[in-house]
Amino acid sequence: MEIKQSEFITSAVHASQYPRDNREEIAFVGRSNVGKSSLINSLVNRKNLVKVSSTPGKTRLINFFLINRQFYFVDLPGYGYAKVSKREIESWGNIVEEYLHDREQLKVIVLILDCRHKPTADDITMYKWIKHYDYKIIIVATKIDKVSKNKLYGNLKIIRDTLKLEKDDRILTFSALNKQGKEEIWNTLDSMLDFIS
Ligand SMILES: Nc1nc2c(ncn2[C@@H]2O[C@H](COP(=O)(O)OP(=O)(O)O)[C@@H](O)[C@H]2O)c(=O)[nH]1
Ligand SMILES: [Mg+2]
Repeated sequence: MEIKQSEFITSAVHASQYPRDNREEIAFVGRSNVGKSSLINSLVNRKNLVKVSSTPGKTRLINFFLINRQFYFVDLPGYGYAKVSKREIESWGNIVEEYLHDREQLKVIVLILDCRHKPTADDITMYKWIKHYDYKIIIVATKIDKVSKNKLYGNLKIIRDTLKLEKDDRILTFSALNKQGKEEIWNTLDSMLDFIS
């Protein structure tokens, strides 16, 4: 995949604020601090298209990035950040569900997990939502530079079992540190989507 262009277009909370040009979308979702921004930046060869933070952010916005003037990367707000109130969790749910429940342009959701950790209850809920709304999914286990190959292999099995993945759901692996796995993620997106050229 050759990335010729990537730009931030808009932030949205409600559907009325989403782009209206009907371009297709690939959405990214995961626990806060999982490495979502780093993954998006790596995929488009940018250092700072999406802000990377060492302290988990509290942004509750959906961010739309136009790639090659052709399709959107959609950065969904992260979940599972410990220090948020019940009201904020509800507002997160409303924002994400409003987007997921009826977004025709949305073609694939990339669910990002930390390869070191067993998926949380929130991750399981997210996986179920994606299945419930019947979107195509790619699961990316990231930060693989932090574990040995052996350990990674065992962890991937724990992830598969904990999420109760369907047979066809693939887990891809990635490191934002050395970009390992990047090509395979693009190839997989490419093979699932016919609008990428
Ligand atoms: N070692 C390592 N660190 C990573 C990787 N991906 C993200 N990080 C770090 O994890 C922290 C959170 O990353 P960020 O992309 O902002 O996560 P987000 O909150 O999910 O968007 C930052 O300090 C990143 O530098 C990775 O693949 N390997
Ligand atoms: Mg982020």
